[in-house]
Amino acid sequence: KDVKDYLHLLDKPLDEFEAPGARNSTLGEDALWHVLYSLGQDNTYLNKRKAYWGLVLAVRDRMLEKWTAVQRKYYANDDKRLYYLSLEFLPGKFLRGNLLALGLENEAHEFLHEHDLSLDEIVDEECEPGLGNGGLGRLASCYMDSMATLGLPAYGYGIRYSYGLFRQEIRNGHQVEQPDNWLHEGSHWLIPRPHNLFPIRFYGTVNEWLDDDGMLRHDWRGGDLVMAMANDMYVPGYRNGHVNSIRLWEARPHKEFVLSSFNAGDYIGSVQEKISDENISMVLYPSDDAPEGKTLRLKQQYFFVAATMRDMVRRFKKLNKPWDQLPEKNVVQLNETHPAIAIPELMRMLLDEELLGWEEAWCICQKLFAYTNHTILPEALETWPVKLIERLLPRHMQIIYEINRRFLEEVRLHFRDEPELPSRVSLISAGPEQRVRMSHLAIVGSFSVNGVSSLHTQILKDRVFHDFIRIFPDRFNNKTNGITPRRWLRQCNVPLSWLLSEHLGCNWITDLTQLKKLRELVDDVEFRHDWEQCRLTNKKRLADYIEKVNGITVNPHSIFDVQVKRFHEYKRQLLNILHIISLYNNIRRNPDVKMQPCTFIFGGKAAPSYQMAKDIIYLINCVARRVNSDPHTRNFLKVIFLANYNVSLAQLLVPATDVSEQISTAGYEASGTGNMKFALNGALTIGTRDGANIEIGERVGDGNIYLFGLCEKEVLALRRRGYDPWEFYKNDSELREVLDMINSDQFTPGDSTAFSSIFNSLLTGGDPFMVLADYRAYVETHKRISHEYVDRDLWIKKSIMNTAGMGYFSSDRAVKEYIDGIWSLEPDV
Ligand code: F55
Repeated sequence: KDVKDYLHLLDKPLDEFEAPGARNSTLGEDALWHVLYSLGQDNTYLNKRKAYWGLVLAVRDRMLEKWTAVQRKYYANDDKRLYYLSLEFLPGKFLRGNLLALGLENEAHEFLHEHDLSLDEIVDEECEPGLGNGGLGRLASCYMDSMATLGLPAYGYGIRYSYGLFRQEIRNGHQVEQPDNWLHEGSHWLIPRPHNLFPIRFYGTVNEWLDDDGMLRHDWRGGDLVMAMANDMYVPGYRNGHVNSIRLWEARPHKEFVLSSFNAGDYIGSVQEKISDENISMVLYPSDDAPEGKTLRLKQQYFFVAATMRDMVRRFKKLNKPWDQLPEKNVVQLNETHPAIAIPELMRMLLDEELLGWEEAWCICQKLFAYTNHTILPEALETWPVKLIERLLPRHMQIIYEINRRFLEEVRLHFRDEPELPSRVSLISAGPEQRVRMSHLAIVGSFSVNGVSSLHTQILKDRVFHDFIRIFPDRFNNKTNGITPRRWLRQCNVPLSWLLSEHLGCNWITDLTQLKKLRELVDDVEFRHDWEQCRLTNKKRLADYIEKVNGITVNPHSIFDVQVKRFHEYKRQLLNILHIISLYNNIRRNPDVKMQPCTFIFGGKAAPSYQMAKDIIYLINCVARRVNSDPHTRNFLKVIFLANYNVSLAQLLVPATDVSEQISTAGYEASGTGNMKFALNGALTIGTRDGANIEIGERVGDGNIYLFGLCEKEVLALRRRGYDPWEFYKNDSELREVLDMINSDQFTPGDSTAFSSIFNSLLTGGDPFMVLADYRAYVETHKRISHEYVDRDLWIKKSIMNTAGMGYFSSDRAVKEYIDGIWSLEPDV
């Protein structure tokens, strides 16, 4: 079918949302106009690049009109505003999504068709902004999409990194990091606002003075100033005429040249100083969990937070309201503790600049901030040395001490018989080097603390923040994550979207719970046939990509088993590859085995300093090389590593996946969101009882998910009892064979120690993530999957039941829960 002919059936019709006073030129006319007048290029003929940039600018015009109207409306209505602070955003490519949201897809198709081009080839021109590491950054972008679609007065705030997350290449099986200079051609999706500029201070000293009432006042001065310049990115709601923005701060030198050294003849020195200021927004830190305790990272945090608080206060002051109304008119959501320094920063502004008293200022902060926790890994909980904060942000350290002094005083008063409690909940950890615990600061300074799945929130309450639950019993709450159905179904899976809209109408795009009506269709043979065809189309498209990029032919009728996510020991890509090796051994032992062909696909980046994660990537690539070239197994087993996993690649993989691997050690994955994307698109999950997997199981039904292995309680109990991985090594001969192969030169001829670190970590190292304990259950579950996949009727029914059960996991639902439970905002469309 031709796309143009069915688009109008897929989505809500245009006129329902198109603002009055619509333009009198077409998208194509405007694109041509921009090619000449904005890009300065001949528009009498077009190539892909010109068509792409012309379209971007024409789409942008339409977003800007809506955005300014929306901003005016917020102001006129005196709306309460949400500030979503995140050091990371992962929006993916923009063009297709923006056309879709604005209802411009048809016009774009027509325009491109006239110039013998197609949208598919044009969107390839775009490079995606990799301004995030993984789940946390992508969640922020899904939420921005839902906030716009719900018509919320919401602003995203972050950093405009010059270099996003590194581009991953695989050379000789190893990860090699390349810089991601995503702005090398500029990006017209990002509008620089050189007049939105704030000075941000670092270092310096604190001066004390007495005000007229004899009150001790503080004044932070001196040090270095860096300018924060705004760059805005636009987020259109789905066909509702609403456009929000994400403001990304860019560091600029305070003065073009430091005059003193310039005059002293140190020209190069003065230029270098300018360069070092710009460093602050140069590059995203590539670590997904263990935060790096580098000064530059703390500078990034304070830099974007200080500029954001300024922007918020600037807008608030225009309203001429008393300060106690700040939290009635605003709410600030902190995405992890990375922006938690916002709490002492606002205190500083209120105390030192606005001259409020402590109680009044503190009361405002505690009503304004809310904190989302995304991980319980102890090494991921951020702490900063007191000495460092004292030097970089001397006034903030004073304020943190004072917050802590007052807080601990209260704790002592209320828990007189627990003398240990104050040191456990203190914002400052004792020890040879005192450190500020950013999570404690965020908890004490907020009115809400939330986890991102039921299990995760329970663990926060029971273990990680157990002491705080008694101090602040009403502060903790759960907001199970969600994903946007616009990008993760409508946009990435057009065949299935078409089938859904044909049977359910198109309201599922903004009300995903409608998908439950699919349950009535599972017994419809024709529907199941169409469902299978959609999946096959998507699998063929992925197979073509693999052929093109990896040069390996995969069978689209094989089971596509996919694990894509950051590489981390707790996510247990190792468990997956151990099973693949044992499968390989079995096929070689029984060459005539009747088995469903399988294609195992991996993707994901390892933090450049995380050696074990890099070793695991190398192991997967070495196993792939061996397996893919073995004539005995070639027809049954393929192993593919897709380099440079990112949002665009996810959009290709998600709709083509049969089996979704979500196999973290129970208790470690806070939620997961990849798990939701796959199941929404009809994949079956093999997973542990971890994070949101549990809730997915509850909604798709026991029979439609493959849960296996130890649950969180069992992991804890086994660890308490004393876990010995050697027991599993000794008692399971298949497993032993696999481990011994890793500990030999089987996959790296001539080098028998390539994977000794992996072998040692699993055995002598005590296997901290209990890979061996879950191995047998995992292998047996895969056997079941392989068996059930062959029963096509059964499998397709299960696939449909997955999509049908996933309505709950829409980010629209999640954002509505934040609105009702935390933000108290008025959605207005
Ligand atoms: C990034 C940098 C630092 Cl320093 C620490 C953590 C991160 C980060 O990206 N964490 C992260 O992605 N956490 C993930 O958040 C997702 C969204 O809530 C969860 O689904 C996922 O389970 C969790 O690991």
